Amino acid sequence: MKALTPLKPAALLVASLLALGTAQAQNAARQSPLTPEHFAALDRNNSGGVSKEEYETFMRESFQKMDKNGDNRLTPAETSDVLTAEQFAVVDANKDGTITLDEFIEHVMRDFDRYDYDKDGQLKP
Ligand SMILES: [Ca+2]
Ligand SMILES: [Ca+2]
Ligand SMILES: [Ca+2]
Repeated sequence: MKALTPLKPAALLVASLLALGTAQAQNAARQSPLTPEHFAALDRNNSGGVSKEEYETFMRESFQKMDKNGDNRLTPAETSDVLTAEQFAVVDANKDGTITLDEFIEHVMRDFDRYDYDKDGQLKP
């Protein structure tokens, strides 16, 4: 169990990002939903914005960390400390009870596009 400890922050970050995506956006002000903690983790090259590539890379790494048995599918058990049953169901697009990498990436990149209000391919603080 101890070995899993370093993975927690990334997992929690994913959970909060997915929570943003599944909560009905009340972003009337159109402000970035990302917190400074999100930016610190996502903006790898410190450019002041998070590119699609950075976002996708982070999400792919997070998927691999959550996929504890390495079968490229997330089960409710593997994500129980990250996703609520409701969030899991939203990401599991074909409702087969597992989240594939494709389902995961499609979901999170749709969120990215939604947050990218000015459509310049970058999320900014
Ligand atoms: Ca960047
Ligand atoms: Ca798995
Ligand atoms: Ca599925």
